[in-house]
Amino acid sequence: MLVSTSLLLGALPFTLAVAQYGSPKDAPSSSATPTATALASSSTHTIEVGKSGLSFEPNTTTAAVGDTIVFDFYPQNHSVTQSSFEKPCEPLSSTSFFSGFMATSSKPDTKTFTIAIENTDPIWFYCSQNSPVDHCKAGMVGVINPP
Ligand SMILES: *[C@@H]1O[C@H](CO)[C@@H](O)[C@H](O)[C@H]1NC(C)=O
Ligand SMILES: *[C@@H]1O[C@H](CO)[C@@H](O)[C@H](O)[C@H]1NC(C)=O
Ligand SMILES: [Cu+2]
Repeated sequence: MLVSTSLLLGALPFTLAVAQYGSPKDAPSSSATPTATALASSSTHTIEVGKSGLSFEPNTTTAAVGDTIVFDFYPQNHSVTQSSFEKPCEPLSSTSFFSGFMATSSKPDTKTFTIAIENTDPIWFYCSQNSPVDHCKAGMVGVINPP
């Protein structure tokens, strides 16, 4: 009994000493690693709006949770409006995203619209411009994370 107690007490400081020795060396890297990993794994995807006609380029994007989508607007006057697979040329809901109309006559410009990817559900979108032609019916639609 006395022997095993002293073994235990003797072993404890050794363990603490190891932990204390390892701690200062490990602490900075273990706290820095998650941040570095998060930065490295989240990325920004650019979708060109109307760069070459009535389309989004690319019209299909695969994005991970934490990624950012930047819509970059080109002439003439386009929008990005969230829709659904079933009704690709209608707003998904009254609260789904809508960039507003982004009229521009030149490129480069500063007009962009950004969304954050919070899950990997499909996000369907279209351009709701219908003057002088209906851009959606002309094929100006796209999807993020298609099923
Ligand atoms: C852009 O298009 C929208 C919708 O057709 C229209 O209401 C708006 O006046 C247009 N903006 C410009 C500057 O032409
Ligand atoms: C994307 O464009 C390609 C080529 O024009 C077309 O076949 C495809 O259906 C488009 N996808 C979407 C989601 O609009
Ligand atoms: Cu358009």
